[in-house]
Amino acid sequence: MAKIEAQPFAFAFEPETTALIVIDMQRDFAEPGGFGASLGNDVGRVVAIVPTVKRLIEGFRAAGLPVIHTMECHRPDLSDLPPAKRDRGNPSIRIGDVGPMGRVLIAGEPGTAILEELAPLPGEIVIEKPGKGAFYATGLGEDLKRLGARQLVFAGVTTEVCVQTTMREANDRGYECLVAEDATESYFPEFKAAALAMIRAQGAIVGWTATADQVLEGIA
Ligand code: C5J
Repeated sequence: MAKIEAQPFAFAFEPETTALIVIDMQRDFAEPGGFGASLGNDVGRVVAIVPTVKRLIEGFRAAGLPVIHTMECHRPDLSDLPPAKRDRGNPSIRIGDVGPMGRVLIAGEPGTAILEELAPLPGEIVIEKPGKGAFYATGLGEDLKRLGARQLVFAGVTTEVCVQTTMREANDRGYECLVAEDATESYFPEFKAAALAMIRAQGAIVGWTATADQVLEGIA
């Protein structure tokens, strides 16, 4: 078994059964005028991790390991958007409304796209997910089975919402999970810190945390 130096203790993995999942690094969460900004959030926090996420993606590609991207988005007819989600909060524009980057969080719209710097390569798996967790109502479980994945490394946003939810879903499905601390971000620093602490508490109850450099050293 190979190892990544991690908290609360070293993360053991087999390179051939390890994949990177990059959660929701979309324009709508990172750019002014997008959904994240419409909720009053400082999107600069998300922009700041882009170079680190990019290094991690490039490290996995260089090691020949799978990179999977997710996008939070809905069908144009909103049939996969429950009113409970659409009506939540007090954003200046709601999911499905027309904003400066097209319809907010709708598949195929400019604002829904993954940031250009982190764009998937042809052949990489892109999961369009209507929920917070990437397993809900998607083919991710089947894709991971097909790849023979057993260990998952996570990056992306936001730490306490879609990243943590997906890690918990993965944990219940038997995957060993690690999140790269400096390749994930929240609009709220205290929520990020709390989410990372929760993940690695009680002997890695949800999973492990490590820096992107520690992950890259481990997979090199
Ligand atoms: C949110 C996400 N926070 N990707 N989405 O609505 O975490």
